[in-house]
Amino acid sequence: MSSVSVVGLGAMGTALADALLAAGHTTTVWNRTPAKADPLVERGARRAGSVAEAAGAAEVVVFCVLGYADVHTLVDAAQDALRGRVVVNLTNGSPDEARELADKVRALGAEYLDGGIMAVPAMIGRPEALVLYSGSTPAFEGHREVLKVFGRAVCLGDDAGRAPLYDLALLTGMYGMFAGFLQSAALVRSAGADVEEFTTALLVPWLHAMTGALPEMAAQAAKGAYPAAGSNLAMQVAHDALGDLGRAQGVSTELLAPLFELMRRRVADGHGDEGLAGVVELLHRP
Ligand code: FVH
Repeated sequence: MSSVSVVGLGAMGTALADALLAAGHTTTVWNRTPAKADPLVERGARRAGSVAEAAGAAEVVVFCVLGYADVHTLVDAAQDALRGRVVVNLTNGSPDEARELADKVRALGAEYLDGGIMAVPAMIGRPEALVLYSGSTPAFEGHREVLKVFGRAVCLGDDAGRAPLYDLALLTGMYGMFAGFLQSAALVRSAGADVEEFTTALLVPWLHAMTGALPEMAAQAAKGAYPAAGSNLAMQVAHDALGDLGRAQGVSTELLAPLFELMRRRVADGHGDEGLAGVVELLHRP
């Protein structure tokens, strides 16, 4: 069993501390608003009187607060108490913010792991939770058993910025899926049809089937070559079928219109015989 401190006891920090307690780790907690620590202390956590005391109490110090500016304030307050510790920052931010914080923490004599939590608080400690880490690989290997308490723990290497990058890229994929769902739901509802039945019986299996195309599209994006596998881009934009349907049903087309605009641009650029994945060339030029 390891000793772990959790700094920041919002919805996520509380779930993290609870998972540590459930796994039997010695868990010290600190929160800016002290009363939020009370339920955890009742469940067996130790209360720290300051962030420095929390840092000094454990081998692994987990930060989970609102933003990086808050983490900087807390690291400044802990200072020397962090020497020799492993700082695991599970606060959301950008890759550059992660790298900057990593440098600061290393300068204090601590190891740094950045983490991206791909879960909501209720999922923490369950197999479906995924937490991405990057930064000190030795720190990840040395504390893998503790980190596994939160969910599946995946280390992405030494660049502290890699975990937040992948975190945001995964969220991007998720929001794209939700955008498609929202448009589908609006169309089906506009026809007076059963959105729930449509979603459960048809949309979810359809999306599952379509995810099978992603590995090949990813391979094409990696190579920069986009042979069409039966459904070329010119065919997909030959008619403005989705726009026409939206207008006929009184459903706004503004959500997916930018995607179709890019597809048409790609065709206009002479790539109509290629596949959809070629749109990535309009989003990013290597
Ligand atoms: N909740 C979620 O679904 C997502 C899942 C993915 C990861 N995120 C990120 O986790 C970070 C914390 O999120 P949270 O859900 O715990 O957020 P809150 O419940 O709002 O709690 C915020 C805590 O941060 C403390 N805090 C804020 N500012 C400061 C500061 N300047 N100094 C010290 N602590 C600060 C706040 O303290 P208090 O208001 O209770 O005193 C809470 O403990 C976040 O990065 C998500 O993006 C969650």
